[in-house]
Amino acid sequence: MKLDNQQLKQAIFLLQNAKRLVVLTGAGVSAESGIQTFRDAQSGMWTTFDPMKLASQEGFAENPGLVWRWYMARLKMLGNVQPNPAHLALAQLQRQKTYFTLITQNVDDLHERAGNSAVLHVHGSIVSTHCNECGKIYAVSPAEMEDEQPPLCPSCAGKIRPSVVWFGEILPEKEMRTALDAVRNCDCMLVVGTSGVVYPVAELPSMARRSGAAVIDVNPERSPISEMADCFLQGKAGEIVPRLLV
Ligand code: BV8
Ligand code: ZN
Repeated sequence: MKLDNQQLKQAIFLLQNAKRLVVLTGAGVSAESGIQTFRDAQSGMWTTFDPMKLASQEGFAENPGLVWRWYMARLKMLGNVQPNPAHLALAQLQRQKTYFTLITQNVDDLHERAGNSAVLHVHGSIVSTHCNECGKIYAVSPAEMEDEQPPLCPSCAGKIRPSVVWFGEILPEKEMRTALDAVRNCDCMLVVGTSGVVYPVAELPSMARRSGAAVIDVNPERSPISEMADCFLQGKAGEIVPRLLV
């Protein structure tokens, strides 16, 4: 993995001069905190399950207990991890910029714990739960987190589920409207740790480009985003993002 110093210098210049900055993060920004990315989340006991299936209404209908236990295992893991230098650098960046929007596909709370505010969770959040039928929001108790089956809604007996966006579900309207508005008006987009395979979020970098913004991509691997970016910084978020701040 070779970081091109020329590209790094250009990225620093673009970020320093950005007046309206959008940051888009994916699971890769949390990888160095120890949260496996969605793709390799299937390690250990989960290897035999397809995340695309688990993160869907049909998966939940077919085996609510399995889906409930998968999310509760991921939620409990959150308690044992910390924001990494990439999260901390993005919080620092928000403090430096007047116009700053952070859009994340991640369902963890590490951006908030690092100090970012007004984070747009366009794929929802694992720290909240709601009734799959009537939509009422419920906090689950530690005991319910250990249950084999999802708790039932006290008012309609529907199954409680994590407040993440499953495949086939629409993205939260308010967050997406704010995100689209920021993307259409930004002059620079910093993309960190996403493979750019999940739609409609995968469209955002090219939408930024079409609005005349410069796109910077930070990822150890190449992706459709690195191919269209003005700067591709190949490497780990925890090592590269702090170096972008001067
Ligand atoms: C919708 C919450 C429609 C759940 C998630 C065919 C073609 C096009 C689209 C579709 C299609 N078939 C279906 C669709 C639509 C589908 C989709 O895009 N599917 C894809 C897979 C083809 N999209 C949807 O269903 C969306 N909804 O379209 O609704 C609709 C419209 C109207 C009315 C009704 C319905 C909903 C998508 C949201 C799904 N929920 N998360 C949960 O977490 O359990 S998505 C989930 O997977 C993650 O949030 C993430 O966004 C995505 C990918 O996961 P990862 O691979 O882990 O993460 P990422 O992509 O970010 O990749 C990790 C990257 O990090 C890699 O590039 C890696 O190199 C890099 N990395 C690793 N280490 C580091 C690093 N980078 C930096 N530093 C490191 N150290
Ligand atoms: Zn209900």
